[in-house]
Amino acid sequence: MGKYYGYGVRNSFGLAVDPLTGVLWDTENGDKDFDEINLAKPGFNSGWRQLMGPLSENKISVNNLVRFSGSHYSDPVFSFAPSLGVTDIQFFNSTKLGDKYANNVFVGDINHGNLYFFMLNKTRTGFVFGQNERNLMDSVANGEKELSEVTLGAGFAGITDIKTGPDGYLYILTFDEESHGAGKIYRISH
Ligand SMILES: [Ca+2]
Ligand SMILES: [Ca+2]
Repeated sequence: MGKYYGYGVRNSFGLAVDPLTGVLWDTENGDKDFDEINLAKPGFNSGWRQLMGPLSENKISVNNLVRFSGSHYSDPVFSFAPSLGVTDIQFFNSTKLGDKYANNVFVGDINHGNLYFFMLNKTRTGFVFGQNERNLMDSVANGEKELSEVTLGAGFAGITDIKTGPDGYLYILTFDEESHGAGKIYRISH
């Protein structure tokens, strides 16, 4: 691997470091069928352009991938089907919105203008879902109904950036193509 940190990454518009583990995560835009949220450890092979989304949803085995010595393929932590243009990912590094949100994950998209929220598992390597969210336990949001279960906010023009502000609240930057690219900054408070 030498100078390469990772490869097989497609159209990534989001990078974030988990403040509790120091591990890098990314988001990736698929060509059509899947967008991804990934844990990107050193030597990460995300699998493009052999596949997007998990191996189980593609008729392909890990042996079909380009494999450099010292690399490892990992399935996405979570995928969106179909592709909807995921953008930024942010670990909300604040307790200002309550313990539920502290150090958990926000992700935005550009096509729907949705803000997604995920709670991390104890090892901070995946997401946890409730008893009434069994159709998310395959780690894929398949279609509108499952997408709505991970959607916390909607109606943004298109989210391009998410940050924890110096005041401890969540900030969202949007891009509005119909307003000639005029952006807005939103602050999410109580
Ligand atoms: Ca991938
Ligand atoms: Ca599913």
